[in-house]
Amino acid sequence: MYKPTLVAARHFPPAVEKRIARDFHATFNDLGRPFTQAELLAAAQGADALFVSPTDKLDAYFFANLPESVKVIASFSVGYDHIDIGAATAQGVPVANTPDVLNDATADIAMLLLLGASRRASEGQARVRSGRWASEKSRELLGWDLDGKRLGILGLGRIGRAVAHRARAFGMEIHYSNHRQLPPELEEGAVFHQNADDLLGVSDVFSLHTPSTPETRQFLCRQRIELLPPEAIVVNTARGNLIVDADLIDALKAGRIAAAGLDVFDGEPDVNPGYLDLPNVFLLPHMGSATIETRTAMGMLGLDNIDAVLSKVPAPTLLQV
Ligand code: 8YV
Repeated sequence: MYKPTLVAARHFPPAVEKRIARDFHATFNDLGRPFTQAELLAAAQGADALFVSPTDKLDAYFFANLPESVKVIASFSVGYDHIDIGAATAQGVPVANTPDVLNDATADIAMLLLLGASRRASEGQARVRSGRWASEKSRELLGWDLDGKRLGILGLGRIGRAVAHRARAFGMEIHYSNHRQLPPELEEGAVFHQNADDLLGVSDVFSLHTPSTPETRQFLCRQRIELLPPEAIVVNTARGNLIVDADLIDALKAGRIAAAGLDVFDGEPDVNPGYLDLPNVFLLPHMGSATIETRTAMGMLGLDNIDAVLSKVPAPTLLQV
């Protein structure tokens, strides 16, 4: 039986790899690190499809040099800031992402960061692990309540709304900023701020859920941090480059920002070393979608797109229309 050739730029959960083994001649990246662009291009020779992830940079040079055999690319991500969609379109290569299936898992991690930061979980963990139990229990490791606080969401899209649902259950008041105000059934009472800077002014907790674009990159800089209420908390599950790390680190050191919960980092897997010694940051290694159910669903959705394009039928989540 004819099987198309697939290059998987990383490994996937077992059910996804089983389907790949059944349906494709597959090459996996077994290097234990992302492919370099040259390695990915070399692996793509003769391949029908590529399954990549945000650590693979697919820029104009990549598409100009992509072998003609490649008929479709799927990314194991909802975000596609690592892919030059214009160049892909110019080259006639359909590209798919994996939206929706990771909304809940990512929103759960946003809540974990929010709670981890507001309840000083890193410091608490460090105390237990090092045998330094809080001695003055009535006044040590005191965090901040969420009930009654205002949560400012930059980007009330699918993930942002899943965070809002959860935060309402914690008694938080939801504020947001988007390009356009959402209809009432999607706002569910959230307060719209046309101007993102106005949103900052009311955000006791500020959570980023916007894609990384030339307009949003470096959004949270020193000047905007100054707009946040005193002792605000910052949460980021979107993309690291939405934050100017040096400015946030200064604000965390100075106590201008009470705490931060971060799952994504500019230049990850490298992390600005300034974060590492700070007690008031709760740090995770980009785990937003990392559950077995969600990563399996992402893998299956990517393969559904690849199958559809190769079979010349409409694909579920192509980025180009
Ligand atoms: C990663 C993500 O894709 O979906 C996204 O945009 O950033 C994540 O889900 C995932 O960590 C695999 O690299």
